[in-house]
Amino acid sequence: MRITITAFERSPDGGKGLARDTRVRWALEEVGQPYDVHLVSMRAMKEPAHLRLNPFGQIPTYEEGELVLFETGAIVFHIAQHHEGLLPDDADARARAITWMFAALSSVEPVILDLFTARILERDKPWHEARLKLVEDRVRNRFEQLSERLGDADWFDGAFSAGDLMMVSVLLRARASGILDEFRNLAAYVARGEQRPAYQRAFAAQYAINAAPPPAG
Ligand code: GTB
Repeated sequence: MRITITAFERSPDGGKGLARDTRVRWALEEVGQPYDVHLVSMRAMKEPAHLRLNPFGQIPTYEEGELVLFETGAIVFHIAQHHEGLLPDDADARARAITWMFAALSSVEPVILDLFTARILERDKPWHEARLKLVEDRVRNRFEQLSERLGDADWFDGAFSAGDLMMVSVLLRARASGILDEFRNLAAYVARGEQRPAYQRAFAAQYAINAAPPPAG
């Protein structure tokens, strides 16, 4: 069954891998599944046709025959469960890899999203500096914990897995703040993920869309 995902017609970052379709593309590339991309405008995302795919009016979505999924955690998990290459066969190792996916999404991504909000969206608020310091401290605390656990390993639990795919995808969003680079092993971990051929293909495909001239009209 052919897979179709949705992505930004024009990504705010110019297609440099920050929008969340990157992690879905990356997962599909890792397992060697071809896919189509349906590009949607900001306006189209809020219209009924797209809201039927994602009630929150966001990208990415995933369609495979009758199956419609939203939320990148669920999408990457689905891909990893149904294709070889992103989850170990051993049941315990598989459970641990899934744990790292959840860790990325529920214990790491929220503080990084807060950091983006505090750095960019709340810049004009009178309490900006005090809040930013608080949020940065929370990010540093999480990064210290992750850095300690990763040590000098390549990946969080043995071989590269969907857990690493999600963790790298989440962490790279913190690079612009400079905080990621304070943790040499985490910065190297993210770079290792980005160097994977599957990531490179995913990145190039997203970038190509955004480098093209805007659609007429
Ligand atoms: N929890 C959901 C998931 O994991 O799938 C979150 C999905 C989500 O946030 N989608 C964003 C979206 O559709 C795109 S990825 N936003 C439009 C809207 O809500 O109206 C977030 C994103 C967008 C752009 C950049 N960038 O360019 O820097 C980075 C991240």
